[in-house]
Amino acid sequence: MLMTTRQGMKRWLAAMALSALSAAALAQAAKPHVVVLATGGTIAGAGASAANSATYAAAKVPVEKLLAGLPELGNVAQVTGEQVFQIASESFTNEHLLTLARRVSALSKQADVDGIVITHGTDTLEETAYFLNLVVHTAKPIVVVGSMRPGTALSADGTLNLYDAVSVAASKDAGGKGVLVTMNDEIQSGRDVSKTINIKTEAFKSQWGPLGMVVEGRNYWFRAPVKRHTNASEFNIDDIKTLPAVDIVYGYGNMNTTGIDAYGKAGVKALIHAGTGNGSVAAQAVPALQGLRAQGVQIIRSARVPDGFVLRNAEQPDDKYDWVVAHDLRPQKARILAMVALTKTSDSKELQRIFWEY
Ligand code: DAS
Repeated sequence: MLMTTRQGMKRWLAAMALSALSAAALAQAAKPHVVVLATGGTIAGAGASAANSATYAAAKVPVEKLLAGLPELGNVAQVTGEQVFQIASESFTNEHLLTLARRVSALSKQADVDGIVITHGTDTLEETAYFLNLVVHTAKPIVVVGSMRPGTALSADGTLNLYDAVSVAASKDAGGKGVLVTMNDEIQSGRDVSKTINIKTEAFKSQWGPLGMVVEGRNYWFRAPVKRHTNASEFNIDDIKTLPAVDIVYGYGNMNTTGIDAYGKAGVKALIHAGTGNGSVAAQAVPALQGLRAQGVQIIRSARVPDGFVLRNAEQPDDKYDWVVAHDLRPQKARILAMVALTKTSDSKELQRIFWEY
């Protein structure tokens, strides 16, 4: 059958379009596969108006909508999403930590997964990032990300933070650096970073500085972590079934032992003391702490002062009291490490080694 020129042209155009489509599909399939695990928080928040940058409801927007609202992600990776939880992160429990870490660990073992992003509320983001840093064994990039403003607000920071997180998670040079946090153009160590400001977008800081920056999808590295993490960790989520009770008491003027006594009665396995200054302990609190120590409770001295690090045997006789110092870890991070460490040892000298190394 003779084809008219017109028919031939239509067939040629169709063939060209098909090959262009398949070329685009091939190009997309060649991009790294990043899985976004959504847990809630402000990055999934919604306010009543664009003027509401601080008044809003967290944990409202589902992961599908988050990803659909950011088509630019397709330029850097093939992205798939899972809704693991939909909660404000101040409500995270140890069970949430364990469930999330098990999912991250399982995905990191999949050959078709190149990187993992966790969207998370900012309030306890630093605790989750440190926990994953301690117990997930992988060299693939794991990036935790949040936002300080809901997506409905003027100058919302969530979309660029999420774009940066996916871009970093898709980067080979982000592997092997431990769990990372991308906020406000910076790439922070999940171990070192904390939320230091409660209503500004430049909220996440580390006294040791960021590891680098990510700008327009490119990573600029300036330092690397020196503490043990991920594949170099002696702890593994695959071996952890539950986490022991570890709580925190604050030091302040006119300190009393009500909190210490209550936690002792509640059966804590370790108590983090967020002391004044260099982790100092009020004289009137020492007997109560020593009473707990005699019952086998570990006493770990951190500090309410955000920066610096607690010096062993400086203003407190740690050797004599058989206490542990939390080094540079803030109280909430010291609690995470203490819980993980206590799944392996209840020896205070081993605990101190772990606090020096992680
Ligand atoms: N409540 C905060 C949280 O979920 C909101 C946020 O800043 O993400 O951590």
